[in-house]
Amino acid sequence: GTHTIVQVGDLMHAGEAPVRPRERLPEGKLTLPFALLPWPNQIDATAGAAPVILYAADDVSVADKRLMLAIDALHTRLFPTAQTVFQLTPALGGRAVNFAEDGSLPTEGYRITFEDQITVTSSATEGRRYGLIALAQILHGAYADPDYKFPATGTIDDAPRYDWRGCHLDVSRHFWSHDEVLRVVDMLAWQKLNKFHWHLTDDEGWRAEILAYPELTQAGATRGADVPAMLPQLGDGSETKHGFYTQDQMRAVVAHAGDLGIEVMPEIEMPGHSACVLAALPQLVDPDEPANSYYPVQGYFNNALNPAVPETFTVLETVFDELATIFPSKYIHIGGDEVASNAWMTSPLALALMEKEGLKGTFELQSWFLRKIKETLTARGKIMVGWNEIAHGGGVPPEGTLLMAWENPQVGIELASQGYDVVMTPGQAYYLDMVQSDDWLENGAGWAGPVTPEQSYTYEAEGDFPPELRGQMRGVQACIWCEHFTTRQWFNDLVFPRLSAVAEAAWTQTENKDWQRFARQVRLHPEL
Ligand code: TNX
Repeated sequence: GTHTIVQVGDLMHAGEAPVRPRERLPEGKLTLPFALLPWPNQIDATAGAAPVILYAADDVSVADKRLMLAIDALHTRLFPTAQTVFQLTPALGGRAVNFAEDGSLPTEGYRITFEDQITVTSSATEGRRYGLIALAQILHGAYADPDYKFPATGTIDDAPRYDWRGCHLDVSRHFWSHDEVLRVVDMLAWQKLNKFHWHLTDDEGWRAEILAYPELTQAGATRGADVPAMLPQLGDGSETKHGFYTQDQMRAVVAHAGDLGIEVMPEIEMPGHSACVLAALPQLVDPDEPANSYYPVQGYFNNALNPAVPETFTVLETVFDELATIFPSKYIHIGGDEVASNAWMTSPLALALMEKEGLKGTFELQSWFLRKIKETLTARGKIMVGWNEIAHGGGVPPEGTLLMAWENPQVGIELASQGYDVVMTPGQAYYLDMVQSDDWLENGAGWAGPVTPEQSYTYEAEGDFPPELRGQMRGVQACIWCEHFTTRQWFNDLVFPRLSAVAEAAWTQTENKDWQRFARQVRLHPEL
């Protein structure tokens, strides 16, 4: 039978036709009749009459044939009813694709020349893949919408603006199945994003299987009464609350992403946002700390791992060791955000440690903890990544640390001036859980918003950076926080088209951005 998910927003709209956020987008306009997203940095092409199927020229290597099939399969997964874009055998009336090398192109850059045949030139696999994605997008658009064409002649000469083109997904507040995560990775690849930041733990749930501590996913991945208490307006979203990924499933995500040029960075939140860890492993709680002695913004009492409990480090080191066998990335994100400003101040163990080490207050203790974590990671050959609060209370050595500036854009500049490398993820532009309008019926968060798609699109993360600090601005990232995403419809409504806006900000130079052209383009975007 059919299963209907009833949403709180729909109930509120009973009797009215709900206006989905994407229906508020302007119509936009075509500047050139080619469907490409992110828009390339240089395009000079004439439109052909009709779309044509693309096939591998005779002398295409096995590796390049595989790449063509992989991008064709990506297209088919994203648009299951659409026509094939690439095939290996010649097609009547089709056009052959060739590949060429040019060592002077950047790793992720590509050039496409449209003549009788089509040539994709690159210096590396990354660029070749992006050239094929561009061709697949153009062809897909030409099949899907008569306003879009396939080029007859001309060139696209393209390379990304930033090296870090990220998207984060919170799978803790609501759980996303293994298959859904694979699909999210596909959607990122289609938009030439290259970093998947997998937010695997938070107060509400621990989602990564750790063999040494099965309690983490036994107790920590099954949510209790916390959702109604914390977010009473949302219903309990129970169909998406429980679950975790096995290590093999995580390896499969890493492999899938790797095939599409995406690096997967896991995040394990510490010391804050750890209510589920402390519930699952009660031996990590100072037994003499009174319950309910501090209350952070997330609404979970006493939710920070205690730096003065030695087993805290044993557990975390074990977690890092197991994760290292799953995630080859040199980056590991350890959170570091939103510890309550009075955390640990009633823990006798913490007070004794502070006395011994000469530390004053929560943030100096946090900083002591994070410096030890950084040493642990460095010893394992990993680069520490964290949210901007890592810099509080003295911070950690900036060399080899990468921070994500989320609270506001100015924070990113301050961190860079302190010597940190930064990725810009300001809530005011790039948090995709923010509502998109001032319609009070809309689901979503509000602390930084509303953030309209146009605001996400036109925001320039580099805008206020003094020139001497620009080198430390490594790129941009969208963050998909999921407290509010009780249904998949809400995911689609809030994530699109703003995810594409961030993808274009990450790839396309300022002078090539155009809101009206973008607003027209995003209609072809796949959904979850
Ligand atoms: C702030 S961003 C948080 C998250 C929330 C988000 C909601 C950050 C480092 N902390 O825990 O999910 O706001 O917008």
